[in-house]
Amino acid sequence: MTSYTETSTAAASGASATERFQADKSPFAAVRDTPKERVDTLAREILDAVHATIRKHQVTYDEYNALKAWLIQVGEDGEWPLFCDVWVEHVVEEVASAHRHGSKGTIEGPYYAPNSPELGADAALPMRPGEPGTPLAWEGTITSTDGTPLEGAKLDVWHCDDQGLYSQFSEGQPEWNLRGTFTVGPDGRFKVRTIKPQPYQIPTDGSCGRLIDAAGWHAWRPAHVHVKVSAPGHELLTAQLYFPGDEHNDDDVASAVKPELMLAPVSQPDGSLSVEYSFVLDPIG
Ligand code: MBD
Ligand code: FE
Repeated sequence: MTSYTETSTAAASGASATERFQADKSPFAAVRDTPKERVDTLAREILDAVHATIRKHQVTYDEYNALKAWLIQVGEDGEWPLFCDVWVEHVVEEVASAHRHGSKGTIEGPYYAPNSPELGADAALPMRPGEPGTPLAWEGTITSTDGTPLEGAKLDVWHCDDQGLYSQFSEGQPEWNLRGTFTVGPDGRFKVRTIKPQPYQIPTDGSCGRLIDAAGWHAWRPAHVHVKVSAPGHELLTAQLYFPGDEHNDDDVASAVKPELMLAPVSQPDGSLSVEYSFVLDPIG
């Protein structure tokens, strides 16, 4: 029998997120030429901040040993991708995108899978027969900051299902369920047919869940649709779109909600949702 708790374990999602991240060897190559002075500054200032916290709060050996054990366990659970993307990535994204004039972005998170099925400009995402959830029809355009439609631009979409589970990072869904890549024509337009995802809860049985529990936090992200939007000569845009009224829009555990990323879906007579949301990409340079 398959249940929500059995398919959303820390082990299932953590192992695949870690494997996938390690399979990509470019993270180290990209910083090969970082000067020693910069590594020294960053490492020292982070350690200084840790030391200052220990002094300020008179951290004990029991607390220090619990921290060591917890850090080891995060790795064993495969939850470093989750930890980093939930509690750190949003500030990296803020710094990286501050110069942009086009659409707002936000964090990628740990559950992206590259090379999703190519679907053309107007299609339904891959779905199981009778995929549960409210049908969502989303149309928009991809343009440059000067308003020109970007023929050939790609919109890579991924989101969780009606149970808050991502294909490839939990059991029970076909490989590319609710993942696909759209390519726009000369008019820059796309149309995505899918279902509205549900809010996502960080696995409660792993180390990140244990921290959340011990600190009295909550484990929820509001419902969201992930995108990567790309076009030749333009900066890659990574974003997530949110739904008005979600109870976690104001207290996302991953701090990744921005007002510019809020959809304005309209309920149709048949109960489905339709929405218009477009992207503006920044030219490189
Ligand atoms: C998610 O689905 C997500 O988008 C992020 C940022 C972190 C954990 C799970
Ligand atoms: Fe997500």
